Amino acid sequence: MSVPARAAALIVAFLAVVGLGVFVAYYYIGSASTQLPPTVHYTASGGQVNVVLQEDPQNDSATRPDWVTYYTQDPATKKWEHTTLFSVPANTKVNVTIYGYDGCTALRNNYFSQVQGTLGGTVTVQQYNKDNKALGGPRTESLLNSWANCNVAHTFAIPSLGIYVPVASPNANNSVNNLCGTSPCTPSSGGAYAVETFSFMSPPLTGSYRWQCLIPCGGGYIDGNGGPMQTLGWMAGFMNVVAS
Ligand SMILES: [Cu+2]
Repeated sequence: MSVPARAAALIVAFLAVVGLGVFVAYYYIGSASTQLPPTVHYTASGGQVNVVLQEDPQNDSATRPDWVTYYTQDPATKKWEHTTLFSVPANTKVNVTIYGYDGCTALRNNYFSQVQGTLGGTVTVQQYNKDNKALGGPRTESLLNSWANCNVAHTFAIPSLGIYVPVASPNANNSVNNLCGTSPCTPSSGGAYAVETFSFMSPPLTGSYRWQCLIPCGGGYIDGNGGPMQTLGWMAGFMNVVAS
């Protein structure tokens, strides 16, 4: 083969390999990772920031309507965004409110029934029935036993910050046939729910801190750990800590 022919063959082979690499990057990796859910931004007032989440037995997506999920409330519009990405300022007291609309599922490792990493090491829980009526008073607890009394639906855990919070479900009596059926749920939408509040300090270092649920709540997937459990915007997310 002549030198120009060999050079041409080499260039064609090189372009074929580069083209294959670009195709794999865009088709298999790029297409999935560019579809991130939106980020809800929380700004501090008086050195504190209020994050509001809910977890539901279903959702309003077109593709996976039966997956359990979290929603995050936009503080400006009060609209519930189908996302688990939110930002808070660094070194700030973060007050979290979680509306628990989903029924209970047990933790696999009941160690995470212990509240860890919150200010005071506690959470405060209040139950409401489907008519939006408070059942008893709020209780402040350091443990919500997920292996008893249908206490816990999901968890809110930021492992890198040592934060592990079991999230209360409507209790057994309260949830029988009484769960919210249309998401995002609201106190007036007719489902029983639990409201849980707790606080923690955001870290001084800015960055993305992964958070997730530790209950194997991906029904229909191997060990309950697929589907919503491994998808951003559902049972896994990021708390972005930004400069305060
Ligand atoms: Cu979960």
